[in-house]
Amino acid sequence: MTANPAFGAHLQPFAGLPSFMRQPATRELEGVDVAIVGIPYDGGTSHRSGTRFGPRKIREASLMLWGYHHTQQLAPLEVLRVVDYGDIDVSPVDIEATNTAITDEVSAVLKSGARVISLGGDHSIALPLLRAHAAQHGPLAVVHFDSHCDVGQPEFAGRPYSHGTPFRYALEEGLIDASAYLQIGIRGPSSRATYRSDAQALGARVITIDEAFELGMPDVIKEIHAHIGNRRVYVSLDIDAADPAFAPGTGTPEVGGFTSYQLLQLVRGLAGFDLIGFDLVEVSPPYDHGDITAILAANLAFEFLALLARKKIKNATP
Ligand SMILES: [Mn+2]
Repeated sequence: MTANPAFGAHLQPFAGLPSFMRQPATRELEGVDVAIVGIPYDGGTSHRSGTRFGPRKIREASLMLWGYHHTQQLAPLEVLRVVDYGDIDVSPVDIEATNTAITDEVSAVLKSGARVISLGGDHSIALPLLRAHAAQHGPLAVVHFDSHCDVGQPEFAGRPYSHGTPFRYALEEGLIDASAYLQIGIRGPSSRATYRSDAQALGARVITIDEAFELGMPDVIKEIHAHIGNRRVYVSLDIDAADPAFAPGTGTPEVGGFTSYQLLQLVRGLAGFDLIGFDLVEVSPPYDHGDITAILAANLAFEFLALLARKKIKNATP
């Protein structure tokens, strides 16, 4: 698509087809550093649905993002070759078939050598994503931002998989290295008193929102690095880690969360890790206001890109 030179070098954000940050929409992955993968699935949701509309809305919001990242001092798209892979072929009425499709397709993308940034979708998609990444990298260190532990027992009789259970199964399947797993931002009332201790019993280092605010973001970042060391890291970011004032468009909002800026700070604090995968989940546009949740999500994906760009520059520097 060629821009009209009379109006400047770039298409306006409101014009044209909304691939992620206007990157090529292609499944040709040779030489690609990062594939943006949409997973428009919300059949794992226990309360308010709508995250099937998340990937499209985040792509739309990404069109407002311009090139240079002033904190990381680089332009991610000048460093990385990024493509918009499009969406996984999900079945809205079949979570197990959807999980299989996610694992298979994302495994194929990872085999090409590209890193994947997945845009959800509800949090149930983290399990098949972790299956794909662990198949390639072995048990993973995981940084999990969320207001919920997501290690519940099956929420629906006879149905193990939903957005409240993915990390229980990921731990039980050995996809996560339990000694290098943090949950950050946990809060809100829960169905059982043992909700948080269940996660701890499975090995998670749970940093509640109270602890996070008592420590302050710089010390939370230090704790993440101390806990994980130099292992490769997968990042799962549930947008409900943010306060509903900053991210109302989500399925299970919990008051008293991180501001947008604190989330940016925490993600920037992951610099230095070898980051092998990302998911950004639970953006539900029908519950959003003024697209603020989708805009935050698009900016967080931009932060992920900046981290990968920084790492690529560092690796290229002798
Ligand atoms: Mn979650």
